[in-house]
Amino acid sequence: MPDSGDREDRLLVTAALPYANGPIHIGHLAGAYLPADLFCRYQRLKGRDVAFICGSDEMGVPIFLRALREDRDAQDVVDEFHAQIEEHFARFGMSFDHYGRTTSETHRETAQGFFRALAEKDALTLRTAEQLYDPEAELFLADRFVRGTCPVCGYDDAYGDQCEDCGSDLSPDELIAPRSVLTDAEPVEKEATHFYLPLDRLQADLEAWLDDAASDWKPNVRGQVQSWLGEGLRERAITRDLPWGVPVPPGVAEEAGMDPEGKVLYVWFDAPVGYISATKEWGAQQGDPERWKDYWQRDDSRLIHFIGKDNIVFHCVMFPAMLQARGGYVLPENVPANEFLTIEGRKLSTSRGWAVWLHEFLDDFADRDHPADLLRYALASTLPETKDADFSWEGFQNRVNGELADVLGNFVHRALTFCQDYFDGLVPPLRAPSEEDRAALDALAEATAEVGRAYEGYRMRAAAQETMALARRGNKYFNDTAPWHTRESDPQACANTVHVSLQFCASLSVLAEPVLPGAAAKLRDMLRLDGRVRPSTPEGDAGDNDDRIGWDDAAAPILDAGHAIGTPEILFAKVEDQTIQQQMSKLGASNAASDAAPAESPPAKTPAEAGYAPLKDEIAFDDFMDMDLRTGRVTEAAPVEGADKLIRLQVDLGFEQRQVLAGVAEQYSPSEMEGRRVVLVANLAPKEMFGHESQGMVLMAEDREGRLTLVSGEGEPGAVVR
Ligand code: B3M
Ligand code: ZN
Repeated sequence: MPDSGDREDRLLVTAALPYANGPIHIGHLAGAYLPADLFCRYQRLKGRDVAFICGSDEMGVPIFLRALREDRDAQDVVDEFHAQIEEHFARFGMSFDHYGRTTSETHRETAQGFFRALAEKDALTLRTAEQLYDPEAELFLADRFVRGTCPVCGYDDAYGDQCEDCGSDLSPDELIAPRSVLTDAEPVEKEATHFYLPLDRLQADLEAWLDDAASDWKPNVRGQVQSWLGEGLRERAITRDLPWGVPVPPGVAEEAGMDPEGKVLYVWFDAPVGYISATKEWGAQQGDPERWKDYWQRDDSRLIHFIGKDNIVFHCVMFPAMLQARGGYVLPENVPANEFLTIEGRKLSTSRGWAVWLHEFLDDFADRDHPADLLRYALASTLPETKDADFSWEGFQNRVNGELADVLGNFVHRALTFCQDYFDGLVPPLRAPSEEDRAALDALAEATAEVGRAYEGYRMRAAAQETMALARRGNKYFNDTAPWHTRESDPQACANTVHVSLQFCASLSVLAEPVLPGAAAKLRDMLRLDGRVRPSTPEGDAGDNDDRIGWDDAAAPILDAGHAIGTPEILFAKVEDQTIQQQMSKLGASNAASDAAPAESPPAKTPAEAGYAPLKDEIAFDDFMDMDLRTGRVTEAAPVEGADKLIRLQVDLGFEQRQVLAGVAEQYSPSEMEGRRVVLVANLAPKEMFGHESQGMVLMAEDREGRLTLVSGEGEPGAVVR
């Protein structure tokens, strides 16, 4: 392994650590993992020094909850899914340099060391505050132990630390109508002492860095970060009372006068430090325990975090603040977060089995050559890069049949077959090239540059589509120059066509490598180029003095006249309608790895088994009567700066006007809201949001697809709803 110390363009690329409490589905792949792999493979082909780091996130409440539910040790749960995830990623072609895990000894030492260093620098504060506590489970309710209504967007299943719907970072005590996930009991307040990360004190340094660093980040990422900064950062508790997690480092709690019993690091404190510990493990495996510093502690390193949009706050605010407070660490150059993937137009839901599991896909398509390539290309072509995107099985079939098989596969097959049939399998010489021949060769340079720019700019969809466009250009050139005619009428023209077409195939075997590593390798094998091209995986990285064919070489002809090619084969078999039907029938049925009912679901008896939200516990009539529901009429509606899900409503209650921020912007436009009759929770404590006071909540109905519709409040404004 070459020494990274003297290589320029050192890239440290991370992909969000998946929770080890279930297998990978295509939403994960489209959100963070596939874009990261495409980027790293491209960078390696460019000859750059890449450390591609990931690993299993094995701490935190979700894992503890699953262990509790299944009456297992949490370690047993993470051991099972860490192994599964690692295997499934490998089968999908994820080219990590290292895939670690946060129950490793190195991680515990690294996370505790990071925490201790902050404590010793007085960068943390200690605070005793009221926390939500489940009196039945006798557990404090942090993070995902508690759910409730998001005070920002009204989503009624928000977690205690974050709302998955609008991405807001929350504290359990901010939830409206919080409920314990453990027992559904109503939480009580109980004092607890914890360490806090004073983000309010760190905001100025963070903003100074972001002002410059985030200037070329995706608008959806920059917008979210700016709205949080605009609201003013608040200190965040970074320890928890939990039976599962990285223990607070010995001595630190005692020195601060805190009882260390049962105290662990908040999962979102230790998980990002998992990137550092995994890099340490990787360096040590290379025989250089200090190597990790070349990537984390040199300011000429380029750190890029690939994540889904629900992780923006932790990667753009919390972790950078930790790194700045610690000092001496590189900060992210970019955080190209993707939005969410829907499936057949519906929200992906593991609990409802509305998901496509990676391992199931690979098993179902195992009878084909390089099955992962089919999914890599279909997903790469429809990534949710700037807004949510939809995966459909029909769309998948069209990408495979209409593009991989009919464009790329067909072009390669015709070019190589012509060479075998009429030129003895030897690349014919190019002589007196026509205008058309020269223009086609110029297209190689244009495409290499264009696809490269797309990868550098995190535009993976464009990179995949521009790669396919080159194959389409090759097909057009082949058709326009009609070698089947010129073979008789102008043999040199025919030779030129075959020569140029084979150069297209050689360049495509490089440019297609990031998206289609399996097919690209097969193409290079058919061209007898195997071993001649620089690898896009960590294996065989020969450092700077690698004279093998790399990315830039695809801009010009790679094959010499007289080069002997191999036997052409079909690169992609088509996907039949029946296969698509089978996949469609699996949607909603398979709970392959979800937390929900066993594989053979009995006929739906409860709302949850039929995909509806589970009924809440019975309440007394008086509990309901504590709520004051009124009909109201919307007199004015306006968008909310920095909150794309909210609309600011003025609601006439007959006896007074109320201002309410409602999470309806994805369903209704402000003008559609004006004049509407609504039902308002009129005695809800007011809440400051995005610079406005919200004086109540508008009732919405959410169906099984997650679609929201307003509950209509006919009758005189101010009437009491019973
Ligand atoms: N484990 C995955 C998620 O929130 C979370 C990422 C950690 S990256 C340090 O979906
Ligand atoms: Zn929300």
